[in-house]
Amino acid sequence: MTPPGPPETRSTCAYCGVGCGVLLRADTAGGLAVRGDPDHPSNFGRLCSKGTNLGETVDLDGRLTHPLYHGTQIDWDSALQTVADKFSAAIAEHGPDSVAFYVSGQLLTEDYYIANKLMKGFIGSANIDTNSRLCMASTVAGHKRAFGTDTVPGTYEDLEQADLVVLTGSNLAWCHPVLYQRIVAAKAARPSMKIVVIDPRRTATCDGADMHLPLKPGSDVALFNGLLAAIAQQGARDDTFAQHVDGFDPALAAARACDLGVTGLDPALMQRFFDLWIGTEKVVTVFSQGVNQSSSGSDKVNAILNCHLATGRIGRPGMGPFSVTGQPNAMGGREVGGLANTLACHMDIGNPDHRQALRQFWDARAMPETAGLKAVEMFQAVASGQIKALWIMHTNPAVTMPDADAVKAAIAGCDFVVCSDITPQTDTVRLAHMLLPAAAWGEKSGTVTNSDRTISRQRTVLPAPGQARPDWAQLAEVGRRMGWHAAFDYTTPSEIFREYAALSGIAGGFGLDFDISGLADISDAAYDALAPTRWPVSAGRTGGRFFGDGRFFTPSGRARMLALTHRAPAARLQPRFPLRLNTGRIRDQWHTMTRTAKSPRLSSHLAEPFLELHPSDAAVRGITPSALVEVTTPHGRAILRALITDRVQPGDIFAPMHWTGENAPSARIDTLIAPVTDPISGQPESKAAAARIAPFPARWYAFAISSDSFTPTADYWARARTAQGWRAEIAGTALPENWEAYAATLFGIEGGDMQSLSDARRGTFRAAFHDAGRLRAALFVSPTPVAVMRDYLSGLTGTVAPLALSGRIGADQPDPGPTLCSCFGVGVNTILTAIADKGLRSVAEIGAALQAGTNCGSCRPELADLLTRTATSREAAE
Ligand SMILES: Nc1nc2c(c(=O)[nH]1)N[C@H]1C(S)=C(S)[C@@H](COP(=O)(O)OP(=O)(O)OC[C@H]3O[C@@H](n4cnc5c(=O)[nH]c(N)nc54)[C@H](O)[C@@H]3O)O[C@H]1N2
Ligand SMILES: Nc1nc2c(c(=O)[nH]1)N[C@H]1C(S)=C(S)[C@@H](COP(=O)(O)OP(=O)(O)OC[C@H]3O[C@@H](n4cnc5c(=O)[nH]c(N)nc54)[C@H](O)[C@@H]3O)O[C@H]1N2
Ligand code: SF4
Ligand SMILES: [Mo]
Repeated sequence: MTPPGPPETRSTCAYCGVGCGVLLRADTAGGLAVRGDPDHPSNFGRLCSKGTNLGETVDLDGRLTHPLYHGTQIDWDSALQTVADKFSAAIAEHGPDSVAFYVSGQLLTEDYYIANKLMKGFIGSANIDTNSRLCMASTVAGHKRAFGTDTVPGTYEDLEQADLVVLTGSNLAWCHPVLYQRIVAAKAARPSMKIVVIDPRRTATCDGADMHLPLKPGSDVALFNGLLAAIAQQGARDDTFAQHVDGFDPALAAARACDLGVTGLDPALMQRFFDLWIGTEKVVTVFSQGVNQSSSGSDKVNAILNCHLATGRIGRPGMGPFSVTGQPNAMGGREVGGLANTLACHMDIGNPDHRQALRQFWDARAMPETAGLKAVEMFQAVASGQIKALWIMHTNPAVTMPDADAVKAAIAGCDFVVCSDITPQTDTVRLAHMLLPAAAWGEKSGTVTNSDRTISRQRTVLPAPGQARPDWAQLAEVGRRMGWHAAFDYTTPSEIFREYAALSGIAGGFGLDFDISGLADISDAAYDALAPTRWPVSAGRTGGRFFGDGRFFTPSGRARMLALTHRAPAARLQPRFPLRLNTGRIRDQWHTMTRTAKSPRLSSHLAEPFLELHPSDAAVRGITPSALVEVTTPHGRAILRALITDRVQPGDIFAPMHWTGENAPSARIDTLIAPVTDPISGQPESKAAAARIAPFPARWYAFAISSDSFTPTADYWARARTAQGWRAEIAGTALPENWEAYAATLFGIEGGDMQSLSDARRGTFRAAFHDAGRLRAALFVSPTPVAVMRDYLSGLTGTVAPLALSGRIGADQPDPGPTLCSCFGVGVNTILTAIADKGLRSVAEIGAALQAGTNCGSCRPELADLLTRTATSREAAE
């Protein structure tokens, strides 16, 4: 039902590659109401916690609103002229390969198209790469090797129509929650449907699964080789489809030679998986970063594709390999040729006919003939001085690139760095010479392509603050100022889109699949109104699936199966570094947190960086629950909170990638990761470092809350937003001389009304600052991890709270515990108590009793896990 008020604007969520439709309504106070678009084919009205809370992230606090040069505000005219001059000067003196763009799968297609056109067509270098190199490059390489094109064959409906959904290297419940909810709903309606998860960790995604294969990190090629051998052995090869596929025999020979022992899986469990997969025709194999982010990532992708090609289970309803994309426009970036080794519209940089066609279409000055620098190489070239001018747009490489400290140093040492961002407060932006303020999500207009090839519109609902401008407008203006006026003479994103659609028709003429030429004449009004549309859109066809007809895009027209051998992760475990460090995402934060960390609701789920480690690994090292752990690799060191859990295997540890110099400087995970890449795709191995851990020798721990923002100084700290202000965890190895002085400095409060309590024998100290009777800030210090009710205390700032120093709710009120449902702020203890007292038996019953899980549903896997655990402990007690 449409809520009363002015009309809503249809748009697309800012975050993941599911590409959910949203209905937005801005209020006059800068607020934004968000609900799921019931008519969008990605989500049919559903949203996850991140989409639901978009409204909490669009405030203007901390926004970059004016161009800054060396920290000083300048006007756009001077800023863009300086950028154009610096790039032109570098090119004149050192050639086109002395400059580079590092861009992002979060750019809109129109932004991306212009960036690529400027670099490849006019600057004449292929030195444009994107954070998709860290994300989708192995899939791109795998698709091209097998299909001759980078194309996702299926559609989201396949995930619902399948009888078996295999999720490998994908924590779908947290990272593509709406797709996960669609699968769970399909399974609820048709319980015979099966879900299998292949992941070294037992993730939230496993909670709704029928089978979990906790393989050894990096052993996917062996597992899928085992499946291929079993397919052959059971006579499950599709003999008719075989005429469309080359390479079966060598692929099978290599598969048979593979040692399945490296997976570490129970052979009987593996056989059950093989039998289930082979016995279920309608099978979709979903894969994501556990597959891509590996030094054998491309081979992992092809090992999966081999099995689907051998059985002909591709491009038909309910079956196929399915790469789910991470960023909202990872697909659009691949389509416009945003990677250093591709050209626009799936054209090929190594193909002279393609280059010539593009040159003609663009009236391009110069076209590179070979691939440019891939992300890791690009920052190495920045470090060596080869790159003299670098433009970083919509990405934060000082945090998210492997060997992040080296990347940080490279950027800091570069002659000229431009950053287009929405905030001046990121680890990368702080290193740039020129900051260009970008219009953010909600303030700009264009298109994005989601995981199933559906192109959707993002539309403007909010005014851009100050002088912020869309990314495409910044690029086009620099193109004009570098002398290419006609080529970059755009005034609206619709003009760019039309040109792009027309270009895709030329690609279609070469027989390529990315053809949206049916949209080449789209009017401005039709572009504004464009409904979600799955490509291709050409005279010949619209939407649908690929490859079911056996037509592939290789020179022979046949698909290619590859002979693959298992390769262990590049970093070998050794006595000094005996543990396998895996990294990834959490439910409620997006990457480097520049937007999601603004939301108190999203920040309440997991408010601090952590390290998952197995109880046995903790015990031998004397690491206790909630202690701090020091993680060391040959590349760096981090300090994280211990989360001791059997969700990880002995010998494996896991840490989230999100925290940065802005909110937890000792928890920048990519400082630990080696810049090792897959030899085919150039994608870094972000999930398999060799590490050691030890207790961090903290002499004191503290928990702090304040109405105002504060930045601790200590060996370890991590801060997060709360509804009323901020909270932080702090720890140190050296004791401050005077705790009262420390507290006053921490919060920047001089004098004022301070209550304090200290117990010299126990080594504890507590202080609370009040202002006109209301709590302004409080600090709780202890020689051991601080035991106070954090979520409860976080709600006290700004209120009359005379008893705050107790750190606990009064005896008459229960402790709700850490927040699990961020939509309704329901804590774990509240849920556990209700399960016990009211005998709740299902997620639906929890929802009925407490509302938890009834809005976005992102916490439902965790609710299911609580139910399972309480049921198990009940059974054990009985
Ligand atoms: N909440 C949230 N959602 C997001 C994002 C976010 O930042 N936050 N980011 C978006 C982006 S850009 C991306 S790319 C996607 C990523 O989505 P996912 O790929 O689902 O997320 P990750 O947590 O990076 O990794 C997935 C899983 O791979 C497992 N894994 C590690 N090594 C191996 C291995 O060798 N084999 C197998 N089979 N599994 C392994 C990890 O244990 C982890 O659970 O998420 C998107 N969605
Ligand atoms: N260890 C480890 N490292 C990883 C990964 C991992 O799993 N483990 N995953 C990798 C993957 S898959 C990915 S996708 C990357 C993501 O890594 P990044 O792309 O580096 O991370 P983000 O935080 O998304 O950075 C986006 C930046 O764009 C800014 N921004 C927001 N809106 C706009 C806008 O409209 N215009 C402009 N110009 N800027 C804007 C934000 O403030 C922010 O600074 O991280 C990779 N790094
Ligand atoms: S699943 Fe969540 S984050 Fe992804 S597009 Fe949908 S609402 Fe946004
Ligand atoms: Mo990603």
